[in-house]
Amino acid sequence: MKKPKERSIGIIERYQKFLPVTKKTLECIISLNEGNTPLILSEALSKHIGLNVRIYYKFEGLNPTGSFKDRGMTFAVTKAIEEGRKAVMCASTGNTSASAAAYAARAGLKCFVLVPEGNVAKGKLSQAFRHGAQVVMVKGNFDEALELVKEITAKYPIQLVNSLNPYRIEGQKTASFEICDALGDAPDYHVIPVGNAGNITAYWKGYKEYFKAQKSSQLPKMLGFQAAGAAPIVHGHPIKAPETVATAIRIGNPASWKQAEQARDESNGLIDMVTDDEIIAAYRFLAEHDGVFCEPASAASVAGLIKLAQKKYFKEETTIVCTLTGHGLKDPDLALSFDDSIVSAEPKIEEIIKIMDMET
Ligand code: AN7
Repeated sequence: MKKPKERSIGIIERYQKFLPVTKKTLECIISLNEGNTPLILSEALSKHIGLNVRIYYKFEGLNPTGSFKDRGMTFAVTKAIEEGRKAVMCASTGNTSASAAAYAARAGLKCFVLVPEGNVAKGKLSQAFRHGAQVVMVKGNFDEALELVKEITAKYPIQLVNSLNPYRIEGQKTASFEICDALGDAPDYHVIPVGNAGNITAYWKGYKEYFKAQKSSQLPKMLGFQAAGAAPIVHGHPIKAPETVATAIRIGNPASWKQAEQARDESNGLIDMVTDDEIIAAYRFLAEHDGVFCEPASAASVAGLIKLAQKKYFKEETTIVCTLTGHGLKDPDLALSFDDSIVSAEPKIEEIIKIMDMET
């Protein structure tokens, strides 16, 4: 038998040639085997939109803490260790805090997180608590929490691990590499939800770097989607009181605003918005017809794809990749908020058969 690797292999080791790593970085990697997520071919969605296109879901909900944040967090936390930091801090709509808490726990770092009180999905909060982070519920929104984190980390020796930290973007760009490696080239279109706008920035950086290294022969059009109640980039001004069912992207003043516009413009893409109804319809369609359970913010990308398909935006015989940023289990309250008929029964076969409506 081959001797097993003594370390977890994640995105830093796999893509070290494309990352700003030193010898020391490689010696202090904090990894949970993030990355290497599946690219799932959609069967139902292309039929549903009636187009001859290939649609793939890059299912980032299958990362160790259930979202794409792990790609950036492995690198941000590894660098914090490399630089001798003792603590990390972030503001979060939930997933960043879950990921920061997990990687900090593994690294033996203190972790502080500020989250908007009452607007974080239960799964994400459970993670932050169980991984031992100091969680503070801020009576305000994400944007206000991020401002506080910026001020605090500028004053105290605590590493900021929001996507303003360049290592977060560096780590997250590896998703583009994986897509190109899996498809043998870059897709024609890449659809992605936009909140704080770090991820669209990261994907575009990754695609450009792979193209430059001749690992791909083309660049995709970047198609970003915000929630209609939290669409500052679409409207061209910050939104003071963002509101959406997709709490992960309930953000009114994205940190990487300019970079997201750059990704849109350089790629000849677009940034548009989708309503909560469209998000929920896409969320349910994916779960009920493609067997893929993502969180509502992730479904914003699919809702956007459907919206563009209805406008005949896509060319036939093209390849579209849609990032599903987080797992559906993150938000159990929403998942169970629909009018499904809930049936209970005595543990008797006759009763169950009757409910199943089978002939006896
Ligand atoms: C599932 O956790 O901002 O545009 O604090 O959790 O890179 O911000 C989460 C964002 C999309 C938007 N989908 O990505 C946070 C946070 C999910 C997310 C986004 C987030 P960015």
